[in-house]
Amino acid sequence: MHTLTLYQFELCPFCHKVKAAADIKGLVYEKVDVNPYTKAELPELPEGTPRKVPVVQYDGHTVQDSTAILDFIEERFGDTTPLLPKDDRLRSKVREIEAWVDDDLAQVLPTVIYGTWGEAVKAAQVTARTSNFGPMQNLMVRAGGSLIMHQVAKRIVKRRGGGDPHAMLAAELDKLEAWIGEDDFVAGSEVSLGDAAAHGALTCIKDFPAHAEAMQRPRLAAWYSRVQALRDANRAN
Ligand SMILES: N[C@@H](CCC(=O)N[C@@H](CS)C(=O)NCC(=O)O)C(=O)O
Repeated sequence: MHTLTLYQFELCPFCHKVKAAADIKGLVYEKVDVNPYTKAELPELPEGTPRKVPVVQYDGHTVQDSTAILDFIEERFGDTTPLLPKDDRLRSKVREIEAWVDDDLAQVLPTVIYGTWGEAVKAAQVTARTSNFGPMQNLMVRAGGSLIMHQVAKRIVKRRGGGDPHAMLAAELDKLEAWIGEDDFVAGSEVSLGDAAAHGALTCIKDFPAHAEAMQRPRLAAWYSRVQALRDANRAN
């Protein structure tokens, strides 16, 4: 089997979606950390398309956007732990959950990892540690990164109508818990794209207090451990 190449930022929830799906399906992937300022490591992308991560290269194909990447992976490796349910109702539920991860969960997460100064400084340290920076840029990210990230978080909070970021996250997690219900996974007894997307996005904040807060919810914590166990068992990397 060929190796997928994943161009990523370590604190990007969309990149974590891809890693979760690849782990569950047992795919080998190689990470390339992209410098968020220059993005110099990105491969050539079609004119006019956003220079954003994640980008995946596989077997001569370059795919952008986490949702398109998960679909590409599913098309190529549909047989190994299929992630799209055959049942129409479940399939649309899974699609709805993936869209919620992109449009809501992944939008709220930066507000809890950069929302306070302490959080923003920590996030800047993680970015500096995991990005392809030279010594000078590394220093700049540590110093200036917190400021920028904090501003980004404030803008998202404003755009979403204001309020406490942790309360915003709690409201989103209520939705996820309702989707899980009494089941093992979001679409019942089988793991799906919805689990990969939501688990991946939450893994992005695993080193931050908001993750521990989320894990105070017994049903959510049990689901998270279940998906984590599957990732650990199937992971090829
Ligand atoms: N819809 C895209 C969103 C990707 C995205 O927003 N990536 C962010 C990092 S989390 C990015 O690359 N931002 C860089 C930029 O906007 O310049 C996906 O699902 O992949």
